[in-house]
Amino acid sequence: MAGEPQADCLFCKIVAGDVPAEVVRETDTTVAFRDINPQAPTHVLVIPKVHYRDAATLAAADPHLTADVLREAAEVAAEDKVDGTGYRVVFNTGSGAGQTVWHAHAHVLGGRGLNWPPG
Ligand code: IU
Repeated sequence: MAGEPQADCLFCKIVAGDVPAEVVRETDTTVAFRDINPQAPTHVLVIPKVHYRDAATLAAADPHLTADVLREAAEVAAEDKVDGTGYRVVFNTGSGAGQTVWHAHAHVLGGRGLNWPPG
């Protein structure tokens, strides 16, 4: 159910501290940690602490929390000093778009040139 911790959710386990992650920022509502398989020098995932299956579900249920995630993405970029050259915030939404973990997350990518359109 949206907003409820899911026992089988990897990112809920990271929020709970049951699975280790390289956490770079944490707020009352969000956690940001380095992606285990980085696609750029900066590749950080920002997640809401509560469980929503994807960005669309999160946005529909809690616009304020959605804004928290976006604000934290900007903070991560600033802390990694990729905000000056530019960075990308990506929400893969649905399996056809490459979503593999079903807990809403923003990818923050930067530190190298990023092509457009993405693959
Ligand atoms: P996706 O948009 O759902 O495909 O993104 C999931 C990301 O989670 C992906 O980039 C993985 O490398 C990343 N990830 C991780 O950081 N730690 C893990 O234990 C697992 C996946 I599984």
